[in-house]
Amino acid sequence: MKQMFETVGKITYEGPKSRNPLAFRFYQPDEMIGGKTMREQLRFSLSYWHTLCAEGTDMFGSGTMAKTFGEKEPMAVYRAKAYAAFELMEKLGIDYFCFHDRDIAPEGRSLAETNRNLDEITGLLQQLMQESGKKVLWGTANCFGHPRYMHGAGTAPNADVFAFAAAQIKKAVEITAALGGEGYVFWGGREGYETLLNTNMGLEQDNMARLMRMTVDYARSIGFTGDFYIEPKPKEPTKHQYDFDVSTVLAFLRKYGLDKDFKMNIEANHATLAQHTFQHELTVARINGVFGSVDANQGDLQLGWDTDQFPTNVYDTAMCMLEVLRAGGFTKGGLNFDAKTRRGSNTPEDIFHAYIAGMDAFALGLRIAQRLLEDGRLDEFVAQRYASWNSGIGADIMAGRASMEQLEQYALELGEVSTNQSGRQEYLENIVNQIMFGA
Ligand code: XLS
Ligand code: CA
Ligand code: CA
Repeated sequence: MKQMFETVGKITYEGPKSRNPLAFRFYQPDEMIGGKTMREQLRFSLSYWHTLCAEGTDMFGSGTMAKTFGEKEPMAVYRAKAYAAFELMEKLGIDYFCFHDRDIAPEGRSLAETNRNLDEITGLLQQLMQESGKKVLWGTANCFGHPRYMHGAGTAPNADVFAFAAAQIKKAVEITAALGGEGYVFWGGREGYETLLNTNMGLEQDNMARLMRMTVDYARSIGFTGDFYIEPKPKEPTKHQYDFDVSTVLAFLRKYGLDKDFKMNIEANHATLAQHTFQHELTVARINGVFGSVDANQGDLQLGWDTDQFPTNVYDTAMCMLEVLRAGGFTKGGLNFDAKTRRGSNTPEDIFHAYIAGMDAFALGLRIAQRLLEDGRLDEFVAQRYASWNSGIGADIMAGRASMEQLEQYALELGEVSTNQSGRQEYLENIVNQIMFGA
């Protein structure tokens, strides 16, 4: 078969001292860490939209990288994208991919024609998956790109738009199921508002919940066994998105009785846009039992938008993997590189450099997170900090044995709190640095 990335061969592990840019320095797929291989712990996934479709356009200029792979006719272009995707996954040793319906096949002149295009490419993907053993981490529907979705899809003021979105999602779920996808994502691309002057927020949110309930019920009825995720994001493209952050989404799910059906797909760049750390969003998901999957990227803290950069900040990948390990590791989720090379990094080799950088950054993060857990000082400190809840008045409060009157009596007898200990933030930060950089 014709290779799309002829200049690059299979990427292998060469160790931290290697100066070969097309090799892993830290990601050794079969190395055991925390009871699993790195490959099983990290469950890396390629994002079809950035890697096979995004051409480096921005508001000021057209594309700097062609993603037509030498083809002209639309279906031929999309067949070529599929071959290119599998070549990349093979060469990088990535086991999974994620896609939107509109990433894998072109829109036709009608919904029926679009669906026929999807069926044809789905057949090709099935064949390539069978040959290579690659799998789908999750699928989703692009209900934000087409002009018909300019006011939203599930939250559109026009019921015809809702019907169109439902039809599109039905098909996307069918394809995801046919490809054995382990998950299905809802990301509220335009599910939000620009101004409350023209918006019925209550109706819009009720409708979004209706669409999600219908999707889950339909998917289960056709035998889809994967997880459903919501991916929070506070803004962009709309001024305000309804899936703002993990806490907001949790309240939404609970209001509509959807909390048993959905987990979170947490993206690093979306966390920081919501003024949270990546670790914060992961922790909120973990403590509420809705941790699912991760969109692995990073933003730029000087910029107020979603830059979708490949993750290279090892401190952040370490804190992410610490939360993933604390959550018991990935089950059906994984690390999807929802990331693109910069507009100025426009050669095929740059795609490899970018994925290698992201995979090595997460390999380092995993190693550090496991060492932090084995070292035990962080967990031990936290356990000590909350030790007053293990006995005495703390244990009574937790067991529901202490009334307000008894607490008042207790405080009166105590006179004053005498044992408020230091939070030792700097001491703990220094332990993290020691674990990261100590021999
Ligand atoms: C956009 C989102 C999107 C979702 C899938 O900001 O990250 O790509 O991951 O629709
Ligand atoms: Ca994402
Ligand atoms: Ca993003």
